[in-house]
Amino acid sequence: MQDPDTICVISSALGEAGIAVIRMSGPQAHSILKAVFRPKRPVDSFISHHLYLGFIANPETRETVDEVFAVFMDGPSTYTREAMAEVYSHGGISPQRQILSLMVGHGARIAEPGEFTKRAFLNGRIDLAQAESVLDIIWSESDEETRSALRHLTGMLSERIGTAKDHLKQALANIEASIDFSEEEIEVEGRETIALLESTRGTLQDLISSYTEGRAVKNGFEVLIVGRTNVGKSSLLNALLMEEKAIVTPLPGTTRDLIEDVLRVKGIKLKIIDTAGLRTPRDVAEKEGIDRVRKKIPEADVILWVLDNGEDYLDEDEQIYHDIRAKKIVTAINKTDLPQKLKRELITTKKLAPVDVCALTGSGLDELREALYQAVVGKEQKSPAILITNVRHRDALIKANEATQRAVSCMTEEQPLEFTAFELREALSRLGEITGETCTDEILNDIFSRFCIGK
Ligand SMILES: Nc1nc2c(ncn2[C@@H]2O[C@H](COP(=O)(O)OP(=O)(O)OP(=O)(O)O)[C@@H](O)[C@H]2O)c(=O)[nH]1
Ligand SMILES: [Mg+2]
Repeated sequence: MQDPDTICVISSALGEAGIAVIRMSGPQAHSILKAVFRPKRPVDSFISHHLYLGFIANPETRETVDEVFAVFMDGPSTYTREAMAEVYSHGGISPQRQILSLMVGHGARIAEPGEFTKRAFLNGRIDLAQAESVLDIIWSESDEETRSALRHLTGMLSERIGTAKDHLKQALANIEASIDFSEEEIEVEGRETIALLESTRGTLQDLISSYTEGRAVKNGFEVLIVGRTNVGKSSLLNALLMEEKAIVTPLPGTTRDLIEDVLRVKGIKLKIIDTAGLRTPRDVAEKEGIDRVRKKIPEADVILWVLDNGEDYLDEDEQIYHDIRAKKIVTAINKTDLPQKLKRELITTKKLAPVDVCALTGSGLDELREALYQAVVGKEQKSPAILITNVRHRDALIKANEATQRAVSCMTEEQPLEFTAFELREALSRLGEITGETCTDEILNDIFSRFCIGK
């Protein structure tokens, strides 16, 4: 179905820049551009997907607006599958605006946010999950986030869901056929169908479980710096960030608030949080600070436990270990420039491999970054997993999984086959919501309204 409107928009960021991209999509995209574009060298006809140097000019006043590159693209080999045209103008605000208004003056209308991608979806070039990943790529802040979104864009998620759907359809076909079968045949078929459904549930469950990790890739992994007062937690934060973010003083009990910043290690986003030193609080502010750390510990992905090389291992340190031992811990022994007083055996017997660092000189920081990186992504790097990062996808998967589970129960409890068929159709419809086959207009509008203008 071709949309009758031709839409146009400035696709590059608004404001001044070297170059701006202005694009059109729809049946009139080529004729509108031809009306306002004068190629430097006359051409008989424009070849699709070739770049032409020329001028954008107002055909009525003959006034030149800008010198540009223009490209005409025939559908369906375009982003939207429709005929498209793009202009690469100088990035000044005035030429961009004038070019756009010339396009509008010749019959295009300004696109709504996400309308190009919505057309790509409606015209069947990408499915809904892929369309959403376009948004994730635009918004991604870390390389790992981009990689994850790109896996969705290339259809890896859709493929996995497609396989689950094929299995469910196969099961449904078995059920529908067996309505005419004998008792014995039904039993054999039934075992096969249950096995098929159980394996589908495994696939769905894996995807659902990947959500936690997927969220972390998207939002950043939380690294909570924890330790006794004065061991150099704030100094380490500053050294890792290479800026004086947190206040450092020789007095114990300096930090009270949670101080947070983003650290990027090999393309991974780490949300690193400095905290109040843990000890018996001396005043209300310190007590509040310590309460906040304790509340935060269960939520963190990794605890960066800091110890002081120049001090004895105290009961307070042991208490801290007790509080964090259930978590993934990276241990840093700081102040390695000072003579060693810390009994290292006490750490190594806990099966922790401490990293020696010195916040003052910066030694050991690379090793510490590597240890943090390994702690958060070690396992994920081995297989480029498909991570669910979108709550809408997760909810649909959970519902599909539940329906599949109910279908299996119906079968084992030997309930009427229609009940199983009903649940299987429900599961299929839930999976279809992810890719957009069974999606309401409301959901579609909600998704595309979150897009930025120009996409
Ligand atoms: N010699 C030496 N001193 C350090 C090192 N790192 C930090 N310090 C000093 O240790 C003192 C405490 O440092 P902070 O970074 O404020 O320690 P903290 O753990 O954040 O302390 P609280 O916020 O009070 O819990 C300061 O005087 C730092 O200069 C180090 O590697 N070597
Ligand atoms: Mg501090």
